[in-house]
Amino acid sequence: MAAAGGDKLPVEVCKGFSGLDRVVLREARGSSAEVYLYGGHVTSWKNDHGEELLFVSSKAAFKPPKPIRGGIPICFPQFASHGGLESHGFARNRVWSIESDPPPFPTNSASKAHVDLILKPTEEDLKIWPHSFEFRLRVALGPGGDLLLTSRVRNTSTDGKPFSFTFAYHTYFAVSDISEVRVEGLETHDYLDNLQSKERFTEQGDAITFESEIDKIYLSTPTKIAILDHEKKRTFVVRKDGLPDAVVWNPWDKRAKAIADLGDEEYKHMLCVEAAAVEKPITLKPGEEWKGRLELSAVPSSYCSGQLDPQKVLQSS
Ligand code: TA6
Repeated sequence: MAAAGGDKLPVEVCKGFSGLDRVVLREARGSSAEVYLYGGHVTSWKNDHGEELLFVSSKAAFKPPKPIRGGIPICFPQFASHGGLESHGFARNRVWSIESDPPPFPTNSASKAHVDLILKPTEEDLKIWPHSFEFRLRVALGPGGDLLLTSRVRNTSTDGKPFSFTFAYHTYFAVSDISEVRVEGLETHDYLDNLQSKERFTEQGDAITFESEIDKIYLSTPTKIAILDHEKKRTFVVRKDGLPDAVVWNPWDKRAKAIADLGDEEYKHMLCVEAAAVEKPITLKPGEEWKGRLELSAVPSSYCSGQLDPQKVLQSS
């Protein structure tokens, strides 16, 4: 509920599309974010000018069991598809709960604009992935409008057995025109090319630019990646922790046409750069917890290309 006098609360729970529960986060300077309990899915992140920074398809269904096309789908307990589990796992099409009193975070954010979500497996989930877990997700807006996602997965099994999983924050960034975008920070790194039977290659020395379909898993990447949007004069800075890999995906024209919940031309205005743990699955023994953190900032492109120093980036913003 909104506060009396028109003041907006930092955290508001309301209904979104298809009557699904949605949490709106607002930071004092005007930035905002929206999270659907369906999927624990961030569907909006706006800067303090009200500009949308994430891409969500105009054809996104917002109808369970289909995952939402765009925003930040959570891929868990697997990235892509292996074995019997559905592609990108089931976390993105389960209804998460709000947790009012989660176990303390070692590095707690002071922001009031945050929400804590939790996902636990149902009896049905345990039939397809027989492991007890608690997945806690905190979504927070930093004072400068940064979007912070912290995932904590705990093995709560009592059978003494470890489990392994892969993971991705499948982030869809909104870009003005994909042909005008470059990604810095992944050059010279090895990648598995999904378009070439996952063969391993090494990226050349130049920043990545886009002129056709791309679906690559960059391995053991740096913790900072920059996405420069020349037309918008905006740079996204991705900082990640506990997530060694980075997936870069754009379906381009032909594949976009084959994706029912993506407009034919919408590929031009999206780019997925996904902080991930794919190559080496994470294994947790009973009682163990894993943490994976994503921090997104959007800064004016006075950002100095080629210098992935977040302090400089922030100072110049
Ligand atoms: O992250 C890249 C990817 O795994 C691609 O291979 C592509 O299929 C994409 O994700 C979208 O997957 P989805 O299941 O959401 O249609």
